[in-house]
Amino acid sequence: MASNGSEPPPALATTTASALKVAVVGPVGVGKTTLVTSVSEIKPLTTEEYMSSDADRAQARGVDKHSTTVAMDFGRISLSDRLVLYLFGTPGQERFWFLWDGLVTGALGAVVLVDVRRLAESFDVLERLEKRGVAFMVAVNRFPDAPVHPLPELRAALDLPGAVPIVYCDARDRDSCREVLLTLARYLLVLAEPEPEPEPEPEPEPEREAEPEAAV
Ligand SMILES: Nc1nc2c(ncn2[C@@H]2O[C@H](COP(=O)(O)OP(=O)(O)OP(=O)(O)O)[C@@H](O)[C@H]2O)c(=O)[nH]1
Ligand SMILES: [Mg+2]
Repeated sequence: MASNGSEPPPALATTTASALKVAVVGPVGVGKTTLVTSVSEIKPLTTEEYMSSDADRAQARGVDKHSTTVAMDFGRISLSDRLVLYLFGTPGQERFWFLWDGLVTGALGAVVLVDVRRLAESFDVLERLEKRGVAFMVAVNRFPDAPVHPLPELRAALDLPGAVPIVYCDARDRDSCREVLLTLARYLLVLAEPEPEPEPEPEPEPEREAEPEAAV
C-alpha cells in the first residue's frame, strides 16, 4: 500500500526470502511512472527530469507532461512475509533505451502500457520484448480523452498472439494497477505449467488365433 507521507513506509520483512522482478515498459508518456507510483508500497524511486528541449517535448506529443524518466522507476510490493515483487519502470524516450537490458534482464515478465491514441509507438517496444524472449501482457491506459476500442480490435491492431492478455487500466488507480499485475501473474503461471504429455498411442489389439474347429 502506498505511504501517505505521514507514516514511515513499511520496512521489508526480515523473513523475505525471495524477490520477483517485473518490468513496466512502453513508449513516452503512457503512464509507466504513474503506474509504479500508484501500486508501490514504498515511495518509489523515480528519476524524473524536466524536459527542456523542444525535441524531447515533441517525442511526448499529445501528452500533457513536462518531465520524463531518464533512468528508471523502482517500486516494491510485499506479496507475503517471504516474497517481494520489485517493479522496474523503463524510460520511454528512445535515447535512454540503452538502459533497457539492465532493467529487463531477469524479469519474470513485463507489462506493456499502451495509449490507444499512439498505438503505433508501441510496436518497437513489443518487438524488443519478443526479441529478448520476455513474457509480456498489454495494459491499455485509459486516458479520459482517448477513444475506447473493443479489446479484440486492439489485439488485432497490435498483432498480439491469442494467449497474451490485454486489459484496460487506469495507471493512477492502485486497484486497477494491482489487477493488471494479477493478470500478469496468472498468465506467467499458465506459461510455467508443463506442456501436457501426449496421449499414448493405443496398444494394437493382439491378433487372435483362429479357434480350432471342433471335431465332429
Ligand atoms: N488522465 C490520465 N492521465 C494519466 C494517466 N496515467 C498517466 N497520466 C498522466 O500522463 C502523464 C504521463 O505519465 P508518466 O507516468 O510520466 O508517463 P511515463 O510513461 O512514465 O513517461 P516517460 O517516463 O516520459 O516515458 C502524466 O502527466 C500523468 O499524470 C491516466 O491513466 N489518466
Ligand atoms: Mg516515466
